[in-house]
Amino acid sequence: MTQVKARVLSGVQPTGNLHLGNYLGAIRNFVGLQQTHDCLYCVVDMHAITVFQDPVELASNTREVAAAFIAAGVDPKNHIVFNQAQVSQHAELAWVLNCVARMGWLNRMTQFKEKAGKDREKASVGLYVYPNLMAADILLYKATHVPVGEDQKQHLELARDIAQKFNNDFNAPAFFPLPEPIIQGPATRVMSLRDGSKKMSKSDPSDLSRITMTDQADDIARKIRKAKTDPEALPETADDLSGRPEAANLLGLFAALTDQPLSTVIGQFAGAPFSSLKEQLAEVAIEKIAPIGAEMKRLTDDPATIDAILADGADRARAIAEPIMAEVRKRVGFLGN
Ligand code: AQP
Repeated sequence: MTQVKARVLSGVQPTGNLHLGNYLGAIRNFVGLQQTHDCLYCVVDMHAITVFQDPVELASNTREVAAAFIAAGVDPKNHIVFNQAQVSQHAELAWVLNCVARMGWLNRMTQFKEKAGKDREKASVGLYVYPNLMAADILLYKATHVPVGEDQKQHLELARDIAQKFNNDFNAPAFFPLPEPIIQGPATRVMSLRDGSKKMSKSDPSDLSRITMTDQADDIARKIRKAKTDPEALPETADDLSGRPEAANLLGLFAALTDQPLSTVIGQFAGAPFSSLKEQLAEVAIEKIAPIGAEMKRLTDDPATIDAILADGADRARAIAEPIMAEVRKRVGFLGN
């Protein structure tokens, strides 16, 4: 049996408008984990097409997400950066897991309910089985840890259930490790700048709702200036944040961007007007995000180099995935190995 090591896998969809939530909730955490784990960071282009993507934009968004990983500090030489579609074992394992997962489990997934909305009949079948593909992404490498934002917690729990059921069904105790989510930091759920009750999201129609990783300094400052607030001064204690989602979001962003505990930041701004928080938040956001955006631009201006990094990463990912997939085929009873 393939030896199980502490291995990290995570993915980001190339669906455009990569934003501060993706960065603080996921990508930033990818960087630190490189010290302690073997890491695979995947641009999940197959997940992206569960909602129609323009093919030309999909290719350029795939390069952009890879550039964001690298610009943020992921090292594609010592770790692995690749796009999912280049490693066909993802799709192959996803099929097997489609046959392991139960309809009842998928019916509970809140992301499908949110994304499919009222017109569920018109959602793609891919959107429904999205969590099974995500389980395949993780289990294909026997990954043990998965850094994600809070919104992915339910999918991770499902991946554990699927791993457990596969192990039971095929009499293979501990064949797939049960992956642990890593949901850490003060910004695991960054909210929209226009509505503190909604997650900051790539698909929000309002550009003012999010800071994207490629926003210029002026845009970052403008969006923070226009961010929704409430009429009160900033709170004195964490308890006073309840019912004040916009204050909680902006203070949480400041804490995340300055690497301070939320309690320290609450103390720093206690009783101050929103305007003073906004002014300082804009400064730190520009300081942290603008250089990453500039480096992303430099990298995406040279698509051939990014494509070579992704191809090399895919080769190395395949080398890990194929022996695990071969064991899966054997255990399931497929001839031909
Ligand atoms: N608002 C957020 N706060 C913290 N983390 C977030 N993530 C996404 N939004 C936030 C985390 O970013 C990683 C990559 O997400 P994804 O691109 O795979 O999928 P998503 O969750 O569908 O991204 P969006 O931006 O929310 O897109 P739409 O608009 O399509 O819904 C994941 O680890 C995720 O948790």
